[in-house]
Amino acid sequence: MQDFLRSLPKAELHLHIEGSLEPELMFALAERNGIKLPYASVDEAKAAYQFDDLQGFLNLYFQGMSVLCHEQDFFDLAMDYFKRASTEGVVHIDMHFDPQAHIQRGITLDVIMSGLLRAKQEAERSLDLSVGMIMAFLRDRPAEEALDVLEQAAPYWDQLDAIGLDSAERDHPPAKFVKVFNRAKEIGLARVAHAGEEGPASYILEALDLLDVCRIDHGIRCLESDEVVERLYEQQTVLTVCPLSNVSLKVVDELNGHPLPALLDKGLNITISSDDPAYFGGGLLANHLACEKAFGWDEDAFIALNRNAITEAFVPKSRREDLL
Ligand code: ES4
Ligand code: ZN
Repeated sequence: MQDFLRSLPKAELHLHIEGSLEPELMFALAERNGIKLPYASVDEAKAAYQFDDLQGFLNLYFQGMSVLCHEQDFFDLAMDYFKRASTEGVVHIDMHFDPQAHIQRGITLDVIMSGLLRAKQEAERSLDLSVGMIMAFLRDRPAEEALDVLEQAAPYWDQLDAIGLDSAERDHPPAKFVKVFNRAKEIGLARVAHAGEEGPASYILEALDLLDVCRIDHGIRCLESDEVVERLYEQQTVLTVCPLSNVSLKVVDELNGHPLPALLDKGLNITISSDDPAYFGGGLLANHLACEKAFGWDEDAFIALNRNAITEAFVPKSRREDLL
């Protein structure tokens, strides 16, 4: 099964590129940029990756990305993950990135975009791995700031596939970002949002109704509302479920009790992703292997999930036909 899962062409629709920063690269970039880390060693960093909740993780996530300063750093970050993913049989990644987290530290949007877009091109050329670009906004920061970044990104609009909404969910409902998402729609960008990870099922409805998203990232708390499950079923809205992430952030107690089988039983449009692989115990292959162990899914189940993912991903049509 391990060989089958590795060789199965896989797509992930929910990956934060800053969350793919392995401690080894974090230390190398810290040294290159003269930045002091709060860890003495790679092992000490890894040992710190024990989280009580989403906020506990976000604190280390923002800390870790402080080593990213130059265009080359963003390129190295992304290529490091793309190469690893490619050896795991990943053929497409829709990549979230968090410009506000870098702009806040004095890094320009041009530095971020040039590094990431160069890595996307290189992956498409040398790894036969396609990459979708999702510019995500931090929901715990002001909506006006997000709108400003979206306008600043005008030179890059035609290279973006979508905008997203991430970071601390509780008390930051989708409604806060209506203006930003309306503007993205006007520009012609697709829209996705994290909802129903730590936040309530009602945030999923809000994201559908007010932000007109085509995809819900996580969404697992939909099971707390029959109305929300019904909506997701009727529209067949994609959910990007991240099993190892949910265990790491204690959204669920253990993988054996994860609602994935229940979500599939309801006929929902499910895909599997890794979210922040450097922090949550592995990439897309590790997430597949963990699901096989916990749920005993057979080969056909994984084939179906990845056909779904490839169908729904931000992939050019001609490539989609090749991949399916
Ligand atoms: C995230 Cl797991 C998760 N949830 C919300 N925002 C995020 N940003 C990076 N990882
Ligand atoms: Zn996420």
